[in-house]
Amino acid sequence: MKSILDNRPSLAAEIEKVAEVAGYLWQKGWAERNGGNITVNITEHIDDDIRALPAISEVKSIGTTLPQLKGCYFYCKGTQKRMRDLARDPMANGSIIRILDDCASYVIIADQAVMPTSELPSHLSVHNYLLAKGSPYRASLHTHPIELVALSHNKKFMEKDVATRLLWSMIPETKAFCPRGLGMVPYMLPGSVELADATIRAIDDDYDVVMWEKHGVFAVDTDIMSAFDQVDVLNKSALIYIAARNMGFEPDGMSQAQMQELSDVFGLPK
Ligand code: 2HA
Ligand code: ZN
Repeated sequence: MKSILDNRPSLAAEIEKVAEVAGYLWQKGWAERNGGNITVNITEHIDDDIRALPAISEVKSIGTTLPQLKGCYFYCKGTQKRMRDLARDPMANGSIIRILDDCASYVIIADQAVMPTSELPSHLSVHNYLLAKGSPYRASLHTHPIELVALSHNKKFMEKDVATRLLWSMIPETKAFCPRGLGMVPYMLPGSVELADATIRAIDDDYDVVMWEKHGVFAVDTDIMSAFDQVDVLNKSALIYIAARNMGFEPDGMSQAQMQELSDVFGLPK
């Protein structure tokens, strides 16, 4: 079947990364049923031929006006689609959309008229925020990492940077590869404007990964693989913490001096 990805290696590579990550999410047990979402701003891979492609859907309203997104293109996971299916066939379980000049509506342009995720307004609001800030981040990931979600069921870990400090101290890689830590957003209804706004505030407070209490994480980075990696290192630390607890003790964690040395040598924020 013909695809917009044919003879477009840079665009195809971005979508292949999405499919690879979707497979990891399923293998890790972080993506039951249609759980999780991925959106990627692919505008830099869009050529004039794509810009001339006709819409294959009606004009759809985003529900909000996002001025930075004029003329932008996104790959979006489809609503009700499964990550495990997306891993095999990203263009049948997601689609490419064009934001129209009113910055408040979009059309699907390829490959099939797969309706984007119901979380589209919140994901696009985050992309709008990132562009407004001049951020190089182009990918956003929402997933349900088991151990991190479990942690959020304890009020102690919902306090600012309590979980961050614990997770960083489990293994040096975590602070090195998730240097901004884990932001915390109290429980709000999935898909709500309030949750989207609180997520943007947390990202603005300088987190790349944000925990939605008792639900999942939302991560942003330059590409989808890097967003996944940040969640993966955090969840690995949660697993180490749990393994120690299961062996019957509270883990010591790296000392303040060891964390300080790591931050100095790797040039990490405090
Ligand atoms: O779209 O996980 O929270 C699936 C979800 C929404
Ligand atoms: Zn979710």
